[in-house]
Formats: sequence, C-alpha cells, structure tokens
Amino acid sequence: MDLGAITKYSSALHAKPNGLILQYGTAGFRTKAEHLDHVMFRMGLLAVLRSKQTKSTIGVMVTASHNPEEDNGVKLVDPLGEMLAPSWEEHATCLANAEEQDMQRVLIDISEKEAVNLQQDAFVVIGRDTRPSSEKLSQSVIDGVTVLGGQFHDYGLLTTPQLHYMVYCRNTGGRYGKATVEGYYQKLSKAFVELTKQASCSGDEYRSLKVDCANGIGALKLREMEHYFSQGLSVQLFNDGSKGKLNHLCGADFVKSHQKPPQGMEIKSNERCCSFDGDADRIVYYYHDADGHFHLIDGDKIATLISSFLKELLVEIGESLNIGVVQTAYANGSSTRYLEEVMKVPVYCTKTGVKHLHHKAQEFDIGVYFEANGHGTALFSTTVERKIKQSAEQLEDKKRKAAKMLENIIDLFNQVADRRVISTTNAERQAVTPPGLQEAINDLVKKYKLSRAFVRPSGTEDVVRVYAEADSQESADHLAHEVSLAVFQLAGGIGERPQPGF
Ligand code: 16G
Ligand code: ZN
Repeated sequence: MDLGAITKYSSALHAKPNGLILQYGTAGFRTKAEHLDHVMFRMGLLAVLRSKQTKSTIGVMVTASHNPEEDNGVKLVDPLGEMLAPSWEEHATCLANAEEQDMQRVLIDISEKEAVNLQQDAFVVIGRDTRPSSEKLSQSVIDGVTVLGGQFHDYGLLTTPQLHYMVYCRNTGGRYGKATVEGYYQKLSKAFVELTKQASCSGDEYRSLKVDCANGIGALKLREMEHYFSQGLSVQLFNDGSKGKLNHLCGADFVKSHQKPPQGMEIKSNERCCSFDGDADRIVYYYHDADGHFHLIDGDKIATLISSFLKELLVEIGESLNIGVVQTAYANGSSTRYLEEVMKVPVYCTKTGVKHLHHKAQEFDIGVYFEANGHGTALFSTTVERKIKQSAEQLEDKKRKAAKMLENIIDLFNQVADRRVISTTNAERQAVTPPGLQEAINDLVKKYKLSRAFVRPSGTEDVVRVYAEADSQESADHLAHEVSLAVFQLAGGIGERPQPGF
C-alpha cells in the first residue's frame, strides 16, 4: 500500500479546509455538512485500519441524528455492533484534524500504535440517513475505503439501529440474524407478533399507533416493515418526509423538549402516538387524555415500564435476577425515586451518550438503560438468555408462558454487545469550571422543593446546556431562568426547557 499516493489523492479530491478542527464527540463527528467531505474520506481510511486490526467488519453510519437538516455527521461501529473503542476515537480526531501534509505520518502512527497488519483484508459496511448531503458524503467514505484497498458493502438508506445490527450479524456468522434489511424485519417482527399474541391485551386500540417519523429515514423503513407485522400492529405515518424538513417542528427531540405533539399530526384523546428522531434511534410515546392534557412517555418512563414488566415476568418464572436501570443526569428525579423506592430496582447515573449508559448496563443480568430523550434499550447477559431458554423448554403452563414472553422480548430489543474498555466516573452533575458556578447553582436549588439543576457542555453542538427540575412547572421555569443567568454571568450558554416532576 502506497500511503504517499493516498495522501496525494486526498489533497486532490478530499482536501481539508485549512485550520478546521473537529472532535469525535459523544456520537462521532457532527457539524455543517459542507465541512465534512474530508472527514468522511478519512473515516473511510480509518474504518479500513480498524477492520484490519480487528479482522472483522466495521460499520460507518452517515447521519447527524436529531440535528438540523443542514448538518451531517459520521460515526464508526465496532465489530459487535457497539460504539468505537475510546483509543480509536482519539485516532479519529487526530486523523480528521491532520493537515494534508501530515496525513501520511498520522496513518503510520495509528497503524504502529495499534499493531495493524496492513496486509490483512478489510471489510466495511456503510449506511446513511435521508439528508440531502448524505449520499455524496457516503461516497466520500467509500472513496476512503477503496483507496486503502478495503472491500465494502453500501446498504444505502438505513436507520442507525439497522446499521449496528448489520455489523453484529456479519461478525457473528449469522447466528444473531441475517445481515439484510429483510433479516432485520423478520427477526424483530416475529418476536413482536409472538409477544402481542401472548399478551393479555386485545382490541384494536392496542394495535394501532400513530408515528411521527421526523421527516426522516424512519418513514421509509417503517413502510418497508409494515407488512411483516400482519395483524400485530397497524401504523399510521406522519411527517414522512414528503413535505416537511427533517427534524423541523417534529421528531422525538421536538416533542420531548417542547412537551407537545409534533406539527402535522392530529391527535384524538387516548390515541397512541410516538415520535422517532432523524435516524430512528430514539423514540418517545405520548397521548392526550380525555381532558385534552398531553402526557409524554419519555425515556425515564419507558425504562420504568420495561423494568416493571420484566420484573413481573421473572417473578412469574421464579427467577430472581439482578436488574439494574441506568440513567443520566437528565432523568427526572421522581423517576429515579420511583424506581429505587417503589420498584426496589438499583439505579445508576452515567454521563450523557449511549456509549456510557450501555457500558454500565452490561454489569447486570438485565440492564435497562434509557436517556430521558428516548435513546435506550435493555441488555440481557448470555447467562440470562440461557436460563430463560431453558425455562421456556422445561417449565409448564403459566410459568412457561412467562418464559416464552421473555424469550421474545430478548429478540425484540436489538441489543448489541459492548466494547471492553471505557472509563466513566463523573456523571456530569457537578460543574468544576468556571469557579463559583456550582456553588451558585447549589444556592439556587435550595430555594425550590424537589429541585435539581445542572449545566454541561453539549457533546454535539457548540452550546452549554442548562437543566432544571422542581415540584411545579412554575418553580422549574424560575429555577432554570436563574441558573441560566448564573451561566451567562459566569460562562455564557443556552437553556433547555425546564421539567416539572411527575
Ligand atoms: C448524542 C448521543 C445522545 C445524547 C446526545 C446529547 C449517542 C448515539 N447519541 O446524540 O445519546 O443524548 O448526543 O447531545 O450517544 P448534547 O451533548 O448536544 O446534549
Ligand atoms: Zn439519533
């Protein structure tokens, strides 16, 4: 392989704008799409090196998730469908920021540090969301892969969870499922249809769901998937991309932060509704009650519902397994209290970003993790999977039914394995700098009942986020305002909508 030739190719076709510095953040690189061509090309190169090193298929997803349509982003997916290992996140940042003349040296450095055998074959799979910029940017990834001699499969339009699934299937010899979209639909819909047959609820209202697709990829994929559900579920799609702009006035992020339904969706009382984000890896549910009040079932509530349901089934089959729930600082304090005090489930708090929650959740027999924004899943250890399978074969009647339900739940959760090493200590609930800010927040919080507040720098945008919670919307609004003022005085930042307790 001639690295000299690669760098010449890079400066001719995918030149980096001088001086542009980007960071491989919470979920990869994200910024305005027009600044990303060189990053995509280089992530193609990096994916080849990672594939050679791990002797496995690596995934590259082109998406900026819930960010505005003009943004784009890219993240690498490691062999077991998990997020990229931390040392390689650093390599990604170095490679993306290297000036053209330094690229060759950086590529050699990475290969040496990670003992990459450059003669090894490499295979990379690529997926992208529906942003107008995504197709061209994914071509730049492919350019990077091929110029370094890697093979690839371009899946084209995919949701982020689908790309994770493809990588996992390809590296586990098809044991988990077939690495095709049909394989994905078959696996998930079979588990879902079985589960709904076993569940005691019946009637059409339980089978119909209005889905806000954020004008993104979710609409295309749900449409492809719809007929696999047969009688199990009937969906009605809104914000399917035919008119509106991606993530604009719709989608999970909008609904969660504005605490109201998306535009473009009429809701009658007690109709079941949900919203995806732009790459369909977040979901929040909601409904209007008979009095027209809006109720949001966000990640905190989803985690509570899932863990109570799992606990019930486990009691039924007589297994006492170790269930844990993982949240972030954004979790509503009442959800944490409910889980700990009423459900007696241990709750842990990690930094924002799926990779942090995922890692912690792996410590339990069953780890349920959700960010309040609707990002999450449940993980089952291999021992648990084995036990449940045995119970489904050996137990009788009611117990057997509960075990069969658990088996289907495991298949439904599209879980992927975690990376081996990641350090998490500080759960982002305390501001260390600037000096005096944390003290100011502590003083403000004392003024309100059941209140919490914290600030953190965003990992995806150039802003500081402010979070506040109290016993009423009014108090939460006041607290948020006061904390924002403190932030503006001491640091400078933007605020998010305050959350009342529930
Ligand atoms: C990314 C994270 C999401 C997190 C969000 C926080 C993944 C796959 N995505 O979208 O989990 O909630 O960043 O954004 O980890 P912020 O740092 O801008 O608040
Ligand atoms: Zn997303």
